[in-house]
Amino acid sequence: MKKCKGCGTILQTEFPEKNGYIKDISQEYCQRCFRLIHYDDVVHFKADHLNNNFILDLFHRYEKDLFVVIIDILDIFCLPQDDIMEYFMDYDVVLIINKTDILPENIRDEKLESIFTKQIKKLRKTYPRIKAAIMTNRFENAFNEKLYEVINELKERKIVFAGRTNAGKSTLINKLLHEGRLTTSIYPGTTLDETVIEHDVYTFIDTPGLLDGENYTTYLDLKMNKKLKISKPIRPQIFQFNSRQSYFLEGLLRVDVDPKDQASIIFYVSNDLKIHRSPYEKADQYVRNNVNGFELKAPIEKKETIEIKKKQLFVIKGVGMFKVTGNCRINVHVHRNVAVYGSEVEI
Ligand SMILES: Nc1nc2c(ncn2[C@@H]2O[C@H](COP(=O)(O)OP(=O)(O)O)[C@@H](O)[C@H]2O)c(=O)[nH]1
Ligand SMILES: [Mg+2]
Repeated sequence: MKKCKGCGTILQTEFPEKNGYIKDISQEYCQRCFRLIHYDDVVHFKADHLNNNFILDLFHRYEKDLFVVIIDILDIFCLPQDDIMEYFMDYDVVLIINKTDILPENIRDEKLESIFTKQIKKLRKTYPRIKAAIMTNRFENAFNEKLYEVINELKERKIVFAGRTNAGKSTLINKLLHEGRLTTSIYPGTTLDETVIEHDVYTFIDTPGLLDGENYTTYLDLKMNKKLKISKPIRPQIFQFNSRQSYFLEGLLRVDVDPKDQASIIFYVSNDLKIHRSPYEKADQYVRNNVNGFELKAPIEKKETIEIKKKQLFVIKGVGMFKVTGNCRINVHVHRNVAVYGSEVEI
């Protein structure tokens, strides 16, 4: 059985509306990968096989090998609360914190380094099989060498690249190979099955991403996923307030703020997302008037009320972060399954 070089799915010539379709079996990439690579034209066929149990079974076959687990930088802010590492309890792991280039330019490297060290230290207490942790350099230089150094030190030859959807697994392998062999895209669910690549003395295994039910991307269509995607350094958006206000992120998030005094809120999200501010009294009206225009047609739900004394950073999985500074009470509303974590670090 021949597999697509880009996404790992089995190639077939019979069903054009299914994964793996190609006209001519001598080709190496399925039609879906070909269109994604050359035209950024995405067709999403149903991939019913692609669930976390399928992926965990796949991991199990490599239990003696090394797992390189790739984590999106925004997930590092809530890493101790995230359950990602539970999937890798039984394996030797090298952690890679990826996409550091999307952080706002005013976060200095030393600050980032200290956040990284702190979070990894906490994680290692629970997961002793973390052998090493590396943060991708913001400008990428020297990263490949660092990873090879770690792999060689551990005397590993067979390496499984794993993590959540869209963390950048396939992109990272392409970097190590110095070629654009694997298909990558801004859409979750690009890689459909394992791909085994022999490279020099190593065997690299690309895998599909673990699905995250707490992440907004799981509930949004491709267009909205594209909009949420942060690919350039985030431009923080700051708002000062001294009365009750509500802030909206295009129907995905609503934060009501009730300050005791002067306070502020900063959003760290995709520069393409619009933030709307409304007096608290008019917020429900705003929702009623706009709900049909929102991407999520169902109104979002109130999740929790939080008292903030000085400042607090929050992570909204799949969207970004916001920070509240000042003595105030806030209400957070999001999709019922999406997690909002209070981060233990400051930026
Ligand atoms: N800004 C930024 N984007 C990245 C980086 N690595 C990967 N991406 C992007 O993240 C998206 C998902 O990458 P992909 O490799 O397909 O993720 P996978 O699902 O984990 O294999 C693509 O749009 C990549 O261009 C990175 O270091 N920085
Ligand atoms: Mg991939």
